[in-house]
Amino acid sequence: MKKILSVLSALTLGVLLCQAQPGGMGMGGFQRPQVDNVNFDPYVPAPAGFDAERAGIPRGTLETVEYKSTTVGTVRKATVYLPPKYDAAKKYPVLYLLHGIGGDEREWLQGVPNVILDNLIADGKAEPMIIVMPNGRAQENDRAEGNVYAGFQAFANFEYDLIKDLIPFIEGRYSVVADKFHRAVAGLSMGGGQSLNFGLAHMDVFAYVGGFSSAPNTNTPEVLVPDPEKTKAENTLLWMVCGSKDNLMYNSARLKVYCDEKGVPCTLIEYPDGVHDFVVWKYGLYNFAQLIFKK
Ligand code: FER
Repeated sequence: MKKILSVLSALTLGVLLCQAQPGGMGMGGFQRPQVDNVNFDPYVPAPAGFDAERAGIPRGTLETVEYKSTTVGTVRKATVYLPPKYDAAKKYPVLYLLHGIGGDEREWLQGVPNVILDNLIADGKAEPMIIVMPNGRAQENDRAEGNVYAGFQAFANFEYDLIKDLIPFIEGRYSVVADKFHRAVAGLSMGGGQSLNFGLAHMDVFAYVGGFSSAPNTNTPEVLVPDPEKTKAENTLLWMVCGSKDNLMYNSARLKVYCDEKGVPCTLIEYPDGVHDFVVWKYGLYNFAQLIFKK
């Protein structure tokens, strides 16, 4: 019996150590601090039908584009939403919208971003904008295959693909305003972590940053906001949402607590009974899209 127990505990330790590998973070179950006394922002439900196709309003379009990535050394795909009546004689802002660990450039389509934006734009609640949904796994084989948790580094590498390859491609192909006040970055889970990491590290590139159910790839608050005065001066919007029942909440909660302490404006909404799914992420997009490009 004793022997069985010690074999079992060795196995458990082995599993824990294995999980501790990628970037010192977890593939599951460790380094998940309980964060107390979080001053959540009020949850206001989205109106019924916000994500339902509405008759009689102009619709945007979806297309797939391919761009050369000097970072990865391959041709990579992104899905692009163009707002209703896209007109190359006008100039648009761009939201870069990033997927999760099991997804690719098509994952966000499950959240009907085109429908949500068509409705918001028809109601005058969001600026007409382009949404670019890239593949955030910046490696040669960027399909969500095999052990997707082994791809943490590829999600980190995407920082360079995004800034050096994708943004210049988008700004060459579409009619956009190429400044930080017309660029936003937001994402779900791993994409939320990427958005916080890249957006706050490149405040000269993005003025608006959103993290929905951000994953353990999210940097610690001290790394995300090393100079609170600079973030206060240079970031226009730092906005987060996470489900109350999502065990990744600590990634968002500890940033919210830190920002509150340092006086850095930051929103975190706790979605009631929310789990790690598109109910929360659609709500995130619905709200975030109304707050950006208003400066
Ligand atoms: C984790 C590491 C990454 C984890 C989740 C993720 C559940 C990412 C999830 C996603 O992108 O959906 O330890 O724990």
